[in-house]
Amino acid sequence: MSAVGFDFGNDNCVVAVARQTDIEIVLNDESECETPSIVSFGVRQRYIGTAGAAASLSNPTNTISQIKRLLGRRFSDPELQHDLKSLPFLVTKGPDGYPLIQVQYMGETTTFTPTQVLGMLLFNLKSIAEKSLNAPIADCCIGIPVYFTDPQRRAVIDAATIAGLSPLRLLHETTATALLYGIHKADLTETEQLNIVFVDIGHTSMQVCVAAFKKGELKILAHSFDRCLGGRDFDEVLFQHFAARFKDKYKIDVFGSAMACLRLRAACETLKKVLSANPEAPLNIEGLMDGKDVKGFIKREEFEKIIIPILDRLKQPLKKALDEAGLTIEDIHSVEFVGSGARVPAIIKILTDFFGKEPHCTINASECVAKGCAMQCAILSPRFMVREFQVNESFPFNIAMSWNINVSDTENGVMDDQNSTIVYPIGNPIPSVKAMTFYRYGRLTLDVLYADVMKLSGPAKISTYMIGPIPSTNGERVKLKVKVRLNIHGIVSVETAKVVDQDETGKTRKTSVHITEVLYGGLAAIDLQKAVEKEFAMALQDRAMEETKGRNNDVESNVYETQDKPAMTPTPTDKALDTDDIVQPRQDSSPQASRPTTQRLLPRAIFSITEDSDTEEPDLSFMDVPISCKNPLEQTFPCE
Ligand code: ATP
Ligand code: MG
Ligand code: K
Repeated sequence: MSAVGFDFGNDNCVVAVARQTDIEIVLNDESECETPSIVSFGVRQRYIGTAGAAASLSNPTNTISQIKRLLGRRFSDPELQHDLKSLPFLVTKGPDGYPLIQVQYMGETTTFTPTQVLGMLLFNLKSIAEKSLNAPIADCCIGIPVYFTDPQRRAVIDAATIAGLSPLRLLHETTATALLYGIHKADLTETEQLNIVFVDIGHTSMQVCVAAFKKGELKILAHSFDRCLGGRDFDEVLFQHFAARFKDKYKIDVFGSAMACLRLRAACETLKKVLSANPEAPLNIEGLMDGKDVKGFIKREEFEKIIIPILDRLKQPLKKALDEAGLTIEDIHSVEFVGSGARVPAIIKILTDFFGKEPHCTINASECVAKGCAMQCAILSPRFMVREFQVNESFPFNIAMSWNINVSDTENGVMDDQNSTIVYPIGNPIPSVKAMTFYRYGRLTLDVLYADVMKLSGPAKISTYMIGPIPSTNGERVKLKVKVRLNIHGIVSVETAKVVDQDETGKTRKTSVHITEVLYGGLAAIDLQKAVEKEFAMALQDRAMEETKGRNNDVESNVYETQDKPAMTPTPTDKALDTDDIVQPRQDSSPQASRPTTQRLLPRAIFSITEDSDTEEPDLSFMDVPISCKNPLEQTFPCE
């Protein structure tokens, strides 16, 4: 019995589990709370997490990092192309237009999709949790950035499937933080609304959310973000600074050597961290290039000068979040900052100046997303009982639907004309179900797309639904009801299409119409199945290698202690990663234990989420005949 939360960061991952009385962070094999988001491919096995990070300088071209940046994006995506420039591994364009990562693995050139690599990371995180729980994971929630698009969200779900997980919810990282904050806040009242701003600055991106708290509930008032503003931008400024310095001083051009670039970038990141706590910091790298040792030095003052352009960009998402929430600075009770990228003192100063008050760091900046996700998981899981607490989430995008208009009955009807409307506007609750009503014959082709392309870096179109043939006689228009769902993960899909009419006795009759879904991106079911099998085989291989190593270490002691035991031969079959391998929760036969599996969690702070998903909202009715046409049906309105 378990509820697990995963924070997969661009830089680091964190795992939290709900135990009987509280949420706890799970430490990895190295007893660290943060596990690097890195997979390194070797000659005999993969190295994931901390072991992978250790290989990033010795085996850079086969060591994959920054996977969150590549996930669910097209190869042509300008942001992806920009990111690729500073990554040491090879990424090519796959036949479907999505990136493929190419590595040497077990002596062969192999390609993986970013989704598969995330699957590997999640598989590793899952093992970390299972080791701590001593049981297989039942339920989990995974944190995602609020700016993740539909294909990115689907890619996370696919990666989870590859890892053998089926998340109850993909939860926005800032919402996870707000949830964790709210559940521990004892002084909330029913009458007074507290507006809190959460600012998360990670390695590559910044997210802001404004949440309103009352006793027993939180409502997200606004989300905003900058997908390309995070800790690494500070590293980059330092990198450019020292690259230029060293060109003058040592006559070396680091851009001429991938390894020199890697080493200088890593040193600059360390330098940045040192500057967070010290007024000045040195930079020394032995044999950086052409056998030359380099020495550098920077004062915090100078660092703060060269990062002014980045600091300025921080204000934009802050303003936007307030505007969208319809609040002014005076309405904000307090500001909380999280994410390790925010440890730069100059950032705290920007926040202080902007809000006119010092930001707090009440919650642990690196743990809060994982813990918030574990809390959400416990709330959603039937295995835990949690006190009434509503999480009212809000959707960050405008989602539109467009459809083909039936060729009009008139001679000069317009062919191929399109109609469209926004079905899920920014701020729409998640989850949400809407019904669209059409009056038509033939076939309906519905496109789901982002209405606000400016907010994206990828294409606007998400999916197409071909609905039909619509059963109608003599080209007569019939009433077609289409149910659209914005699910709990923030993924939009058309669920059902039904013709609504009356039978001979006058009773309402609903007839399902066939739907074909076309997704632009994502794995086909068969490829996903193959990926699941491949991950299984690779994990088996890793485990066999690890066990061989472990056995070699144990050999000495075994030789003396168990001379008479038969020798152990490592066969891959006895290492299958099925659940039988993992200790099951204890089966207690006492009457106490045979009660339904409901655990008490956090006796002081018990809460749950309200799901308004299945209460159909008022119909959106669409009349897709040109307005000039006569329309015999009532209760419809022409859609612009
Ligand atoms: P993301 O949220 O973008 O997916 P993440 O969650 O992995 O990434 P965090 O772990 O929150 O990111 O933050 C990582 C960033 O924080 C890195 O850029 C790292 O250099 C930076 N960082 C860590 N410690 C410090 C410090 N002491 N001072 C300044 N920056 C720091
Ligand atoms: Mg993060
Ligand atoms: K529950």
